[in-house]
Amino acid sequence: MKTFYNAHHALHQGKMEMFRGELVPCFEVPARQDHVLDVLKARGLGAIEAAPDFPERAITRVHAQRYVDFLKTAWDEWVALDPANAQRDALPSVWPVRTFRSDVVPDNFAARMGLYSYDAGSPLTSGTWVASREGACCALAAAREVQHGARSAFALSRPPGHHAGADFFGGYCFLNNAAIAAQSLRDAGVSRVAVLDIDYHHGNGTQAIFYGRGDVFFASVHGDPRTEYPFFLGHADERGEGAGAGCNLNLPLPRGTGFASWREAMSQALRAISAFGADALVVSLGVDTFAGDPISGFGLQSADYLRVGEDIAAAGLPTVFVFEGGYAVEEIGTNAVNVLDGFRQRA
Ligand code: OKP
Ligand code: ZN
Repeated sequence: MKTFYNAHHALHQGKMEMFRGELVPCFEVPARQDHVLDVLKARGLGAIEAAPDFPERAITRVHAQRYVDFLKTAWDEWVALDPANAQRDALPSVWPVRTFRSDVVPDNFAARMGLYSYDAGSPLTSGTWVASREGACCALAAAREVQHGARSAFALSRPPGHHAGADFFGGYCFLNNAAIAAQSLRDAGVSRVAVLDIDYHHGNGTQAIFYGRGDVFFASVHGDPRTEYPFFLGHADERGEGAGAGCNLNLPLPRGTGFASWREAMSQALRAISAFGADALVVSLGVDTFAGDPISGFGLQSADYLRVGEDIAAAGLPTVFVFEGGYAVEEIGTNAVNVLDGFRQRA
């Protein structure tokens, strides 16, 4: 299985995120990708390459042009407000919630940060755009590999993507790499694409992007949003709308869920994907389902991830793995590569 890694990921290095009224060090750190790359090399899973470049139009197939333009210039605008801002990351602090307008774009920078985001936990830094854009290229390269006949490919990148919507960032995510990969497969002529999101957190961005579409099925196994981030989406009664009715499947599980129940939910998601008749699969691969994850609440052990990969391979679909969350940095490489290795052995 070929891996496309993000050679510029470390340019995105947030300092602090808002947590319980104070700024705490970011959980989403560059060492996450570095550890996965180290384990990939050690275990020899296949060729490892930096991502080639892709035109921006592959990104704007999923994201609004005005949002992409904002991300490109946001850092310079932030520093222009005050040269001292170069030493601190930009965080939003005001949002257009219900009853406010989001069709009129304010001139004020802080207001635009809020318009294009939904939480204060996702610092925008000097390298956020370059790193995120490169991440999209990793996803596009992995998708192209599969589109050209490979059984699977892996997009290894950070920051993650599945919380980012068509025109907003949040949950450490800026560009929705899994959605960009899925859309690129559609644009290359793959009729029916499924996204399986196994990150601990519901992929609200991916769900929202495809919610009205019948050509892309979204299935997610995640912590119940009644208690778990992102809180405001991810319930079982969200089944898709319009042409997408029936093409969204959420399987929320309570905090504390262990591997046996989790695996049963994933196999339910895979059965639904098979019933949909998917021709290709994009996996949002988060390993924050690990028992030792510092911000999550499931109980998977490192060896369980081999079974996860085997179960996904048994679905028999050309598969693009896109890296998402996982914050137990010491074990993140073993856990992620176990999924890929289990897949490879079963494929
Ligand atoms: C991104 B991904 C921790 C608060 C959690 C957001 C979590 C985003 C997870 N103090 N904040 O889905 O792994
Ligand atoms: Zn997560």
